[in-house]
Amino acid sequence: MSSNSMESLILQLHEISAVKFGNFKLKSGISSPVYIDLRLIVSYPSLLRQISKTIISSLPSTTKYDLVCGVPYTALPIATCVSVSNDVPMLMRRKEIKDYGTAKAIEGNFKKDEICLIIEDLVTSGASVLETAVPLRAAGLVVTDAVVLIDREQGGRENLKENGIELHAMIKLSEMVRVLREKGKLDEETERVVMKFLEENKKVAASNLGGVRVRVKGLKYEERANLMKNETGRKLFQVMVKKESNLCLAADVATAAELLQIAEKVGPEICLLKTHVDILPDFTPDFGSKLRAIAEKHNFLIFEDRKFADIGNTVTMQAEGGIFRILDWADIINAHIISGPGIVDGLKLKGLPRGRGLLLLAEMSSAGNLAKGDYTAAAVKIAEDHSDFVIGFISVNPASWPGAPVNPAFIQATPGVQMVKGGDDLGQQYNTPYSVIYDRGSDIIIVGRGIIKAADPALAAREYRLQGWEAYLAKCS
Ligand code: 5BU
Repeated sequence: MSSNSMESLILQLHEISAVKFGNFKLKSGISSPVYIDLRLIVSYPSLLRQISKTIISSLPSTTKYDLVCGVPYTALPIATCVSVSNDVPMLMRRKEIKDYGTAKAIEGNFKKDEICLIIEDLVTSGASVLETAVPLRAAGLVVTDAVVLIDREQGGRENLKENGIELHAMIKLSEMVRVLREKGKLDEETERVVMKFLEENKKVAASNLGGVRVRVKGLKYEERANLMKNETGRKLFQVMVKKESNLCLAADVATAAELLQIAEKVGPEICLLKTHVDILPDFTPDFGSKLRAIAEKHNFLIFEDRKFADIGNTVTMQAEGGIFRILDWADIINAHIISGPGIVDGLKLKGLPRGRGLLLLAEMSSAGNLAKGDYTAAAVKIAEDHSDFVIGFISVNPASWPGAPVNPAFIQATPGVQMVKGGDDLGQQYNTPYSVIYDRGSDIIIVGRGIIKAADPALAAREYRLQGWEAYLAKCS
């Protein structure tokens, strides 16, 4: 792109107030001296035409692609114009799909191994480009490049590079500031403040337009393993580090036979496999030893999501006995705290001598659930009082708990995870791996239908593992 056309675009974006300078309170609560909102460009057809033409010319001539796909929603009109004016077919990614893997995540015609160029309006951390790349890749397309109208220069390029995507920016925010200063649209003081802000926020990441979130550096899993009192909890952290995986598979399949099959297939990708043993019609007493053999082979732990809820004396019998004999084979179990701390004492009685660990349900993923506020705080208190046995929590938003971050010895595991935000028809609510680990402060993503209903569960599990791990690394850096 010539510097003249770049300058002209920058001036026009400034003219329509798509880029504003001042003091803006962003969603995260942070004050930013610059605010960008490109949703406005649909009101200026000639500008949109100009953007669509020049965005392609900012790609090196060696960049190859067969198709384009815009990141929903703001980049959709840009991608449409690029498609029409360059005669390149377009794909659309659905942002809300109810059942990832069975419903179509990608609309449009394509062949396996065709190359798809991602088009985005604004990149901060690169998270939303990744959210589009993952379903494209899962559908068999190749994604190697993304092109963006404005790069906020806050780590997106590096994050995408680590995921095999080269970012090409039509305009870098620092260039934009320089041009506007040269053209007399900014005074020297504003330029200084904005450049200082950009410098200081180089590495922060946010998935929302204009959102900037400063993070406290996260402790590494290996450091946290040393803080954990319970040996199974410690082992879980160690497995996560060894396998570079914070993925737990919710193996909610129809039969025990199927469960063992999927455990074998997905085993290499996961740190934890979660069961609901009471849904298996073909359960036999040797189920536990068979699953443990697979767990040993692929080095993952087993978590029976039994959600004990009764008084201490009853749960002791439920965990140890009955048909399922859960304590014989599950490394980790979980419990509601509705009945009070006696439930932990009860489960600990038989569980701790066998080296098992307990997760407390501090929050739930389903709409309208009652586990919040004082209830969540009570779970934290009970966990602190039993930290020899309790290894952490089932949680959804631990970063927002009062007093967060909670004692880093505890593991946070979060259900309700899919590649795209959304839900099912029965109240389940989904967040993305990145948002769960990075924004919400969790440690483990629990994924069920996102993997088991995918055309290729092992491949889907791999994508979830990579996303979860990437978000963890970003949190630590
Ligand atoms: P899904 O297919 O990814 O929606 O499966 C989620 C799994 O996590 C499923 O086994 C639930 O029983 C489990 N779950 C949950 O979804 N939400 C919660 O709050 C808790 C468990 Br606790």
